Amino acid sequence: MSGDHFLPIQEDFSTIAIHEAQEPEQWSCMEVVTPISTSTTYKQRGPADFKKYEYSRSGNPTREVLEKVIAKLEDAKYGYCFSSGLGANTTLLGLLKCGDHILCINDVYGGTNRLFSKVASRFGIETSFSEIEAESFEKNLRPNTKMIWIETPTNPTLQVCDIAKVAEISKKHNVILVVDNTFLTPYFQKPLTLGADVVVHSLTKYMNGHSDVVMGACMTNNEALSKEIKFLQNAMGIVPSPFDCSQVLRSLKTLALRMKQHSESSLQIAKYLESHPKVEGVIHPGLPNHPHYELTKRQTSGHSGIFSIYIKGNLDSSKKLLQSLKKFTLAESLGGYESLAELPSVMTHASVPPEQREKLRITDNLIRLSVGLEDVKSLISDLEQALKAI
Ligand code: P1T
Repeated sequence: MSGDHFLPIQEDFSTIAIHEAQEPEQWSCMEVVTPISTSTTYKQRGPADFKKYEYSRSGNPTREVLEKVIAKLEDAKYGYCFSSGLGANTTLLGLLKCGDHILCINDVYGGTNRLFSKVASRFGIETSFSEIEAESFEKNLRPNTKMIWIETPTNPTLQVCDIAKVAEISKKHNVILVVDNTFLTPYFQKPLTLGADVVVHSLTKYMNGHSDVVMGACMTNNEALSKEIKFLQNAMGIVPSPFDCSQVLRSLKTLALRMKQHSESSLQIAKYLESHPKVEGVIHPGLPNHPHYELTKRQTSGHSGIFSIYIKGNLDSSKKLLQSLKKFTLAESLGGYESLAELPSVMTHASVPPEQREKLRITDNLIRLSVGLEDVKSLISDLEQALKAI
């Protein structure tokens, strides 16, 4: 055991989120808040002779500020935004070609699984799935593997993958390692510092945190990859609107405060549920009984507001519980200020083939909670009354 210490929280995280690339002097009216630049096109002095921007898909001042901030928060040199998390994933598929193979962690967001298995496959890009242990990645590499894709903690069973170990393997075999950092954000985890080549995010979740923007991003320190991603961002065109970029820029300013509260509240609620007679098990990486607790402490600064529970019961019990909740809203998504609850087997992970779901224990009594920023006591009473109802 390595004691009860997680990695330290970055001291200047909020200062970066609030000030990075946001000097008022860069704007004509010295705006303190980054202006929303809505123009889709920019006047040229002569043909192909333009100041900085040419067309808003290729570059936009509001988006560029956001890209600089998210890059800096991930300790990356380069950052790019897309119109959704899956849009970021789709763009990264553009790094591959027909005949290439992706080795993906087996417990991955259902939409990512569907994108790889049902869409990339149409273009001749194969995907196979690996167990969470680093050794399993090495064992399952193929001669044509070009990308390893992991999510950690995983969605929805909250398993934790050893990023540094997988990075060692990916480097040895010259394979691009992509880590989806949506669940923790750079406030709690920095995959690039652990050896990942690219980090992807659904900014829709904690990074925006107000459930009013769908957006994605990827960040890297690799110059060659960065050039390719920038090219693909423009060539594939999956870009966000300047208005949405402004919303996310605003939200990032409170990311640290929000993550701290999500973390404290989720741990408190997880501890309460652990001893509830109607709960069979709680999967929360911040609890000492989590199978990857030691690894969690080694590679993160804490855990966010998302965790899952197995209730004692079946599909009907899960439905009853979810329909009885009053403060937790029954809805997909996570990471917002409001608490959400969902049933992955029929909602977020319904597109995962049933045999794969069974193997991963994404069963009808597995409920995923996203603990928001409401008062913890009211959330606990809500769970208490809903559990009574089953
Ligand atoms: O929804 P979108 O912004 O396209 O992001 C996709 C995505 C990518 N990665 C992870 C880890 C995710 O959880 C998601 C989206 N997830 C949900 C909508 C959900 O409820 O799990």
